[in-house]
This record gives sequence, structure tokens and C-alpha cells, in this order.
Amino acid sequence: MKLYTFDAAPNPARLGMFMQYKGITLDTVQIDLGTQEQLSDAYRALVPEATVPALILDDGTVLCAVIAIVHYLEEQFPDKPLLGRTPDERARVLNWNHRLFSDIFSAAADAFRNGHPSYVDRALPGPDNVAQLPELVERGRTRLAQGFAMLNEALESSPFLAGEQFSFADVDLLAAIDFAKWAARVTPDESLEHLHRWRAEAKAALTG
Ligand SMILES: N[C@@H](CCC(=O)N[C@@H](CS)C(=O)NCC(=O)O)C(=O)O
Repeated sequence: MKLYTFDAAPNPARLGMFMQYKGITLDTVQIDLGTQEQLSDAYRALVPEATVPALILDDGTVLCAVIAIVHYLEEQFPDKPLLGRTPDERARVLNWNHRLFSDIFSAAADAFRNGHPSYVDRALPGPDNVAQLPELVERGRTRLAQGFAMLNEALESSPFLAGEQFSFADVDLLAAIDFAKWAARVTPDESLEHLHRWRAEAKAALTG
């Protein structure tokens, strides 16, 4: 299998942290989003979605959703599980991953891509051009602040997002907070004490 990615981008960062924690190394090619290499004919012939990361399996299957890639890799590399050890835990991890993707990552992406001059007509990733909607910048920033408050509440009664164990839900939230900071200039308010407590512990769990 072969991984196409661009380490500096947020969805590749989610996958990168998962692989780092589990000690997975793969045959990897960097696709430079800075020069729009993802839109080149050569890359689109391999990955019609024109996004990174993409994992191409030995039978030619192309996986271009991070959640699918990590599920595949978790099966291949079962040590240090990050997707839950029981059916309940697996469901909670997946529930959070979906919620973080639709509520937090998409809000940060909206705030970034609908205002940045380099993303005129590239307001959404993918092969087709999509016009910017400037109203989505402030809406994205508001959604991030609301999302962080919701997460703070959820973490009041739980050490990690999906329960007692560090999981891919926590990896996703670490990546989402980094993304929100540089892309939307939104950081969790200092008053969100449970979120800050969780963040220090999640960073320690990731590297420990
Ligand atoms: N569909 C992917 C998300 C992939 C994605 O949006 N990747 C971004 C980088 S973070 C990308 O490839 N952008 C290309 C572009 O902006 O044209 C998933 O579900 O994990």
C-alpha cells in the first residue's frame, strides 16, 4: 500500500498522529498543496477526489476519508488500539469522530477557505471549483466557539472524549484545536477548564 499525503495540512495531521502513536510507517509520497499538486492530472488519475490523505491498497482500492484509512490500518496494526476495545467504546469513538468532523473541522475550514485570498474559487476541496461565501468566515468562528463550549461540558465528566481510554476521538480533537488556531484564529477560552485539563492529558497520552 502507498500513502499520499501533505504533512502540513489538517486532515493529514489527524492521520499522522494516529500513525505516530501506533508506530506505523508506510511508503509515503508528499503531494504539495502549496503548488496545487492535488489538482494535477497525474494525481487525479490516482485519486479522483483530488484530496489528501489517500491510501492506495495493494488491490488498487483508493481510501480518501481519514476515518476509513484509520479503520483499515487499525486492522493491520492492532497494537495500541485507538478505535475502541469494546463495541460500546467503538461506537462512542466513531460518534465523536463524526461530530468533530462535521462540527469543528468543517467550521474551521469554512472560516479559513471562505476568506483567504489564496482560496478564491477553492472554498471546498475537491476537483471542482466552488466560490467563496464571505459570510461563512464569521459563522465558522462562532461555530468553533460554540463547539469548544460543548466539548468542555462533555469533558467535565469524562477523562477522555470516548471514556476512560485515549482514542482517535482525542487525536481528532487535538488536530482540530491546532487547525482552528491557525486557520480561524479561534482558541478555546481560558474559562473552559475541562477542555484545557483534557488537552494537557491527551498530549501526554499521544507522546507517552
Ligand atoms: N475527505 C477527507 C478530507 C480530505 C481533505 O479535505 N483534505 C484537504 C487537506 S486537509 C485537501 O486535500 N485539500 C485539497 C484542496 O484544498 O484542494 C476525509 O474525510 O478525511
